[in-house]
Amino acid sequence: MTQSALTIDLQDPEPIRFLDDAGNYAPSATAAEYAEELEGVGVAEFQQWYRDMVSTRAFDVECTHLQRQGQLALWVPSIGQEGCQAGIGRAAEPQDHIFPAYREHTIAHIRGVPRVQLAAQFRGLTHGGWDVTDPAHGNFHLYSLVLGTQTQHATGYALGQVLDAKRAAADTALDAGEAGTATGDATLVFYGDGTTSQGDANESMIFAASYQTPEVFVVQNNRWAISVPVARQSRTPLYRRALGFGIRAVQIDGNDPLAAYAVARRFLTLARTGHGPGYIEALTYRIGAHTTSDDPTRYREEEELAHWEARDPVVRLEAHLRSLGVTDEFFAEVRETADRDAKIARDAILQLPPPEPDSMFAHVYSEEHPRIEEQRAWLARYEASFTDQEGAGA
Ligand SMILES: Cc1ncc(C[n+]2csc(CCOP(=O)(O)OP(=O)(O)O)c2C)c(N)n1
Repeated sequence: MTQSALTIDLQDPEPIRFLDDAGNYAPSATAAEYAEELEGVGVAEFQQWYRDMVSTRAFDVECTHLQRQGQLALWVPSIGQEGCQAGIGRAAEPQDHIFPAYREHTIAHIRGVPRVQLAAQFRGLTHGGWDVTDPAHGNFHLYSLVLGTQTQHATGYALGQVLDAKRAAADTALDAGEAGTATGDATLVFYGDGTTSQGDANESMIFAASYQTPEVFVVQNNRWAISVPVARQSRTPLYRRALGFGIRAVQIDGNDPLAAYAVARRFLTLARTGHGPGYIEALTYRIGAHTTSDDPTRYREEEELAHWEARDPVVRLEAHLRSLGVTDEFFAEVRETADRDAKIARDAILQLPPPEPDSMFAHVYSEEHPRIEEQRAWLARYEASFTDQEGAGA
């Protein structure tokens, strides 16, 4: 009997990492070809990444408390995933565009989206939360809660980057499979292991490969899609799916920000210089609940949680910083600042004004529309019906 293709024993290379589980500098053999991306990156940068991670975690905890107090409708914790987010967020250049899912709080912060605006959506005050066209917001696009939609937006945007570069060179042809257009900017898209099963995510990879878009797909494999384990989601490691589409793909230790930075930097440079898309599977873990509506003790084992808590990206980076001579004083100051900023954000969230009811009609059509105007007028009459004869509020 011949061996079926499914049973061929493929060897996966060791995930790329520079730090071991305890935070010692101990690069894997697979990391060697990315080491040059870390040249010139030292203590000051690692301290910045650490600050990004710790401040996001403090904000995350504050938002969970706010949800428990009824001040947010929902919160999506990112605890445990700050390492790959800090590394990749800091690897991107200002001109790059980023399409997140809904858990990328560290990257939102790095790109300049104010914490308060991030929380506004979860307080039910806005459909989006921030103005993507505002240069202060670092081309960080809106959170997308409909799984996989952001992959379509990202690939479409990246195709636009190619077309813009071609138009600038007076070239109007767009041939499938063509590589070589240097765009100077790239697109990053983030999603989770569960989302890899969405049609959208797969279709966007086909398109990206066909048109060689300047794009980097980042899958944060946090091992769970709510209560569904990644082993049910895919019978092969996720990065191999991307290889099947003809996209360069690697697996990294997603709790090692150095690995995340180095690989993202390489893949983004390749994308911007006309060498097509890349795919990073970041192996990480969601230490908290899926959202504040979820109780993970119902479906996962304590031992698994303990295993990953021992590989906490914040603890690992702290150990690395200490090995480079950074002292207690720095860590105490970062924690203090993070707690203070989280409290400032909390107070600002509680002060956010409620939206005008009329604002729900604002972005339905780009131009005035008779049906919308009818509804707008009806709502105005309805609201006015609560005002008493003298015109004072009821
Ligand atoms: C199209 C669609 N289907 C289902 C859902 C419900 N849903 C919300 S989050 C989620 C799991 C997503 O898991 P994963 O992609 O691994 O990302 P994670 O939440 O773990 O970061 C599901 C099924 C949804 N939001 N959108």
